[in-house]
Amino acid sequence: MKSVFSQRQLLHTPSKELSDGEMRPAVELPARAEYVRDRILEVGLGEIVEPSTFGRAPLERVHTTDYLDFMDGFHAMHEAAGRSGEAFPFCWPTKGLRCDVTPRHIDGLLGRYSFDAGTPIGPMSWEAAKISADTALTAARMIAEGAPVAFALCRPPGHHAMTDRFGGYCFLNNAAIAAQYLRDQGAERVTILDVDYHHGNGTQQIFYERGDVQFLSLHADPAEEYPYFLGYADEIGEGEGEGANYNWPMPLGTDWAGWGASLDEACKRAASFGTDTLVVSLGLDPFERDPISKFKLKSDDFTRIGARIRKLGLPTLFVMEGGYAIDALGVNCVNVLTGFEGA
Ligand code: FKS
Ligand code: ZN
Repeated sequence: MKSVFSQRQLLHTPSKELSDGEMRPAVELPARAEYVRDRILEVGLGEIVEPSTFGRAPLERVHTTDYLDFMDGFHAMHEAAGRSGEAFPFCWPTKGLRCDVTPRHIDGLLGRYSFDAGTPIGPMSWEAAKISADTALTAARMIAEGAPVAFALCRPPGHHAMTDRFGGYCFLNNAAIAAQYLRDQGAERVTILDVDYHHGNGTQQIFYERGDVQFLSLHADPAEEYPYFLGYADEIGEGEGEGANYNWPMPLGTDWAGWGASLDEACKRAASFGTDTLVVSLGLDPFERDPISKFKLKSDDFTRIGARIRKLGLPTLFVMEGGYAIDALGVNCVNVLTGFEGA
């Protein structure tokens, strides 16, 4: 299968994040993508092509104009405020504060357009995020043009990004942008299957009232794990979207026995929806040695994930999300893809 990747996605270089009351070294590092790229070359998975530039239109199908304007202008605003280095939001319009105002101050705007402090913005972060979205779109175009499968080596990741908020290492929701693009190119019923360890709150929010794009997510119970405030089993969609959103929150410590059973249920939902195109938000952080996660999947289990997804018999776009066990990331990611091809 073909993969899509650009070196320019490495321009986002977060140095630190607020964790357990301290600034700790960031984990969503450029090297993640390099390990995956190197493994693709090592096993000869297929050609790696450069992303094309799709411009703003496909981003506006998912994100709001004011959010995109804010992000486009952010770096200049940051410099004009006499600041340098990475920007971190710290004050948010939560319930009880006004959510209908847009402050002028840079810290007010940072709070307005984010939902956590986990996503530092450096000088090149937005550029890298736009290229990451182009990577997803380029791979989606391959599917739209008839390829049975394609891999978007996205980084920075996307599934936490909401219509108008960044967070959780994500700026643009690559999988959502790709799913909407596929709809616009003629797919009728798209399912996004999110296997990242963390709930894809952004993707869920974007499609929550949509009956044409189903969202299915397997993740750690948000009562115990980030993002804490979304991803519970009773979130089943609203309006037209009712019955097109399902969550499989699982206890910390879940291994293949429990995880694989949930995957089976999710795959049944994908089939019964009448899905014609599948997008997989491919997080590699359910891995047993992941430094920030608490599931217990082994490297061979990732091969099983690919094989199970293949049984759906659908055109499938894989979009990379998280995964932080850097030395095993290439093997685990490519195991999913070879598991798909070999099944
Ligand atoms: C610090 C907890 C902060 C943030 C976790 C973000 C996970 C990101 C991800 C993505 F796919 F988006 F990259 N945790 N003690 O893996 O879901
Ligand atoms: Zn994750």
